[in-house]
Amino acid sequence: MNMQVHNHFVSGIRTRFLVGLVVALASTGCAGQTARTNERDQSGTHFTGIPLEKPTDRPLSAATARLYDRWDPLADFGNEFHSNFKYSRVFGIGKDPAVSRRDPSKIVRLRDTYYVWYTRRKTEHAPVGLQNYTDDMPDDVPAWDWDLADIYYATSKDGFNWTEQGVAVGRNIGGDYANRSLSTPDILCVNGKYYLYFQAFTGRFSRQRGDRCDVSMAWADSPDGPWHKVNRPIIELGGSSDWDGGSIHDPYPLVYRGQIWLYYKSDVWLKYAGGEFAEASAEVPGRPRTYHRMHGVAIADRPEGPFVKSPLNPIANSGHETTLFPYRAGIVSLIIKDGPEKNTVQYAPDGLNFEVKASIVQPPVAAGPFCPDAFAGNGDGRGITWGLCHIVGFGGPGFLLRFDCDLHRDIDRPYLKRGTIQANEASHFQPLTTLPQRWRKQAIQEALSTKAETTNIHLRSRSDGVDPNK
Ligand code: AAL
Repeated sequence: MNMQVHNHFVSGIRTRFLVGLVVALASTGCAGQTARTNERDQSGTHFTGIPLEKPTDRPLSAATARLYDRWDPLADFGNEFHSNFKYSRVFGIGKDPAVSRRDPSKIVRLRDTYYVWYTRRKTEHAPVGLQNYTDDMPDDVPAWDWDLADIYYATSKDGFNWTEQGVAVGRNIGGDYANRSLSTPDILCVNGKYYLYFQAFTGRFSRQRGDRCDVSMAWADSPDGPWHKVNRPIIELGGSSDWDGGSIHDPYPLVYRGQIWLYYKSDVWLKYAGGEFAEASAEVPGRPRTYHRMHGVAIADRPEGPFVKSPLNPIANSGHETTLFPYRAGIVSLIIKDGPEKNTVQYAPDGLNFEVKASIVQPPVAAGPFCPDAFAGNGDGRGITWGLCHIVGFGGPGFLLRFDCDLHRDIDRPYLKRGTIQANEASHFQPLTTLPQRWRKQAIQEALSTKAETTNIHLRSRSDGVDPNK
């Protein structure tokens, strides 16, 4: 991009930004975040050689054609579904050596108070991991970070400083249902009442059962409770040959088209042709099975169900924890971690048929956004700018943190719409991306023993009277 166009482009952005800023300062007084003026910038700003209209006077490569047909001639700059994500530590429910907090719900605001629900475990022993969890393990030893947990809640006035209020829904003491752990809650607010959907684990974990559990529900007249458990499954597991026969996880209700749409995740287990389950790794016999994650949706007229699974399920071929919100007349989904479409923002104009709309870097994990119109069902979703998420699986207890983004139609946070996120030293050498010693030794062996050498051919060009393509 030559400097003259670059300066014009930047001045265009700056002008628009400054206009926005004046508007914002005039209207709200807060810096950097401006009310989005109009959805499409009319200044004609464009990338050099990439006109805003698709050229028809020259051949286009597949990638350039895709820029027009699939994306936007302004690339991420013009893509309302693209955002960077920035993180903040939170107080009150953040990092804590003695307590695990994870899988935050969507955030609800009632008058001036924000509410969030999450999985909380406080155990004497650290989780041992399912592959080490034997039948003779004492009952008070957790198999996983979300074992021996309950649903707690916290409140805040500003989204950064939180106060843990205590247990919202606790596991049953004894009895034959939901007596081992409750985890991964999400909230629904309809008919003046509040409904929490969560994973209910009955009985000890076992390698055989893996992470299998029910999704159950509790309701209350106030976000502060008391909560009344229905003590039965709300969404049934699929049959053993169904995509969602392995688990029903991460229940995520929204109100859409006048009904309750409860999105969920399932661990889809890998099977050999003969039908037996594929083990996760030959190295550690007995490790939980190999699986892939996908999402589905079940729809009901009333919070207590019956929930009817969509015949189109699975409606996402990738992803892990569920994070969705109403947007325009459709639904946006953040697809993270697993599968061919991991780390993408997807949009379904009908809530069912999702298409990839943007690729994103280091998205929030198990994000629970503040989404005021999550239950409005008005077919005019405005989007999100922040929420809570978690960091888990690095040895210590899981903890909550805040994410900020710009996936909102009315709020303009230009600083989150551009710029490249690249991994720093710490990110490269975090546990999951550092090459283990034993693979390093193997790589050295491969380097020493390989016969491969770099090919250095004699390039014979047309001037030698030779057609190089023959
Ligand atoms: C999370 C969620 C579910 C799983 C476990 C706790 O990432 O997908 O909640 O059961 O991990």
